[in-house]
Amino acid sequence: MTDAANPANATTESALAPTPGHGRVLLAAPRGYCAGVDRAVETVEKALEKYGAPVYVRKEIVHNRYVVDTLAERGAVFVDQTFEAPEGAHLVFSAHGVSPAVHEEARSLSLKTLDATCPLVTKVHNEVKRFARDGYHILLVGHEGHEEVEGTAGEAPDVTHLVDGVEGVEKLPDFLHNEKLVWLSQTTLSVDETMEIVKLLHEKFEHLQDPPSDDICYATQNRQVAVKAIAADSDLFIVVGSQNSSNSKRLVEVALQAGSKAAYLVDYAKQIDPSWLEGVHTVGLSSGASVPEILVQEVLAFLAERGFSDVEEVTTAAEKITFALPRDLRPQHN
Ligand code: 0O3
Ligand code: SF4
Repeated sequence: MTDAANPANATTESALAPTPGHGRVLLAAPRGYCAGVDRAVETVEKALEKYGAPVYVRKEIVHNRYVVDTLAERGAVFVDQTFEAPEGAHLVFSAHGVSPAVHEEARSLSLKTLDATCPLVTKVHNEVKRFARDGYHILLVGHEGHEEVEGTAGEAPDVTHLVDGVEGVEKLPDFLHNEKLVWLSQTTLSVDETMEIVKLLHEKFEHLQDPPSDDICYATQNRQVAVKAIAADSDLFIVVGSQNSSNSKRLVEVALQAGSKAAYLVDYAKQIDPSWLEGVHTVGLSSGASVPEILVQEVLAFLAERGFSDVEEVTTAAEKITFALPRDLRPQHN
């Protein structure tokens, strides 16, 4: 897959900067926090309130620098491996989910676990378990090394085959016609690229079955649709998000594919190079599912100071979905 999130891959036009007050911003909606991220961040906050610091978190709770740094300041301790949490400690599993082997390791270390896995990731875990039990091989479309994919594949490692990008299709083994085959996916992929991969998979394996429902979640899809709606009118597209955030990086790719002349991924407003604004009249702006709105507001302030004060929000969907906190952190358990 192309890494279009890398500024080096983007194109810029050099012309005169707009007269102050004449630039406009098209602000994508929905953007930012999805229901799964909201729940995961609140899980750590509530755990800190209820149990006190330190609360251990396996991996980044969500892939956002600001969120991780802020929670760390409040007493969350982020560890890479389960065994780094001391025996008996509280350990939160991140929104991206973990394999059964990780649950087992935490049990063996007598850790008190709080599972912040997004319910929509758990849904894919359950599909893997069910199809594996029913004798299927599973083609899991996703990015190699991503935590979500490791957790999902870990439900049935012997029959799950990762398909990473279009190139991944050719690397798959042959499957006999009587071997049952289904494809599933990571929740945060590009919808268009996934459809392209699935088309190739169907061409290669005539008997391949489709999943019972979408694995690319509502939030991923909605954010991509909103970016597409404004990218063609944007001379420059800024996506707020971290470099390790799959869904945020996909938004940069989508913006470029949908016609934005340039697109960049930034964690903070201060990372915007003023030269990107040269000759630009319209800036498209969005943020990944793990990004707090305050970071978008800082970008809007940065742009306003440079003449981009006319902000138009373009809304392509309304999101109302919320997820309940893990049981131990719900109000009635206090
Ligand atoms: O999966 P991704 O790298 O996009 O993760 P983020 O940035 O933390 O966003 C939340 C998505 C998620 C937890 C898995 O669906
Ligand atoms: Fe859940 Fe989708 Fe958000 Fe991932 S992006 S945490 S699957 S709602």
